[in-house]
Amino acid sequence: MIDLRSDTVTKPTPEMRRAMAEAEVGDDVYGEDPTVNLLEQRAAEITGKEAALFVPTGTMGNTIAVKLLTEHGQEVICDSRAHILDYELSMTAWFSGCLIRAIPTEDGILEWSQIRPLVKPVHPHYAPTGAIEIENTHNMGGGTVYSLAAIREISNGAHELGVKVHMDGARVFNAAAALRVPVEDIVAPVDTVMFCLSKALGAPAGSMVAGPAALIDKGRLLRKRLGGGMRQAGVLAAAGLIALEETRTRLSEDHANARFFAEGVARIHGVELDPRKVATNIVVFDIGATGLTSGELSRRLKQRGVLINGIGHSHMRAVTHYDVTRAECAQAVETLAEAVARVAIN
Ligand code: TLP
Repeated sequence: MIDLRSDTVTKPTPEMRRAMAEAEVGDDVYGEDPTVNLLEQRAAEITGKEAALFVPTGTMGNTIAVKLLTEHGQEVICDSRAHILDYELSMTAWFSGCLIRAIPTEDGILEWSQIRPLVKPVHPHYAPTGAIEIENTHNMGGGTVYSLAAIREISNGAHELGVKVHMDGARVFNAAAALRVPVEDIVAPVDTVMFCLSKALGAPAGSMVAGPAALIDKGRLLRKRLGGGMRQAGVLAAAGLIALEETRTRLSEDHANARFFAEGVARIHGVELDPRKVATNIVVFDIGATGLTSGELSRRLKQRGVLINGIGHSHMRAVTHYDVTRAECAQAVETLAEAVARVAIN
């Protein structure tokens, strides 16, 4: 199977498995797991934040960050296809007691001029804005990347109004590879950032939340409350350290493969896609004019050995990662062309 459903499907490398087997561990709820402590220290250094917290998933990381930055009864502004809105089971409402104020965008990337009119002050009629959440890269927007200037403008504008900013940086290392800048420069203006070790970086599990030390201390308690105190988590952190130090240096390869895949797919009759917009490892394309629904096309592809998920009725999302080679991307394009061509014949 050529698996382009997500970069979450990556399997740990042999080096990660070795490091996991040999990891020094302790009880992390007591703060005694040296490998987790090292991972948290490295994550703080790499993001340029005071402290970082190892959490089991990106969803838990976003949940903790939003809770840290808001109070019950506030609003969180994000774009209308944000992961926190569509894929986290209303967690912002459920755990933080906040409403989402969603802004529709072309490609998931917000501008301060869109946000500013929606920031609400304390007022007898309104829920005040507590935080702004930006997703970088933007998953459903097609792996799109915020410019450094846009992040700075949003964060400076928000801070002047007393509003905090969280970055869902599940794939922020892909953003850094695309912009050719250190992650630290991308996240410097925001208050908190969550990033995933378990996506393109390839670790089997785990995400990090980074930010000011006082907030991360509180976050540690929230993690426990959410059931995320993982005890001898050093076996996972050991793989996370390799993801952080090594896998991140090869992400441009995935981006080149995604662009290559997109160029091939764009030539298929009935597919709408501009490959020039593919900046990272995610390719979103419209198959509406092929006469197939995304579910039907997914099924046809699976019968032919390729896994690609639909998003909505007429869009598909393919994600490249280190377990898919350039040759397999070429094979996936051919298979897609064939699966679509058969509809035209029928
Ligand atoms: N994304 C998954 C699915 O949930 C859609 C994927 O296959 O891409 N933020 C962003 C931007 C994400 O893409 C994801 C996962 C998360 C947060 C949540 O991470 P996990 O799955 O670790 O809870």
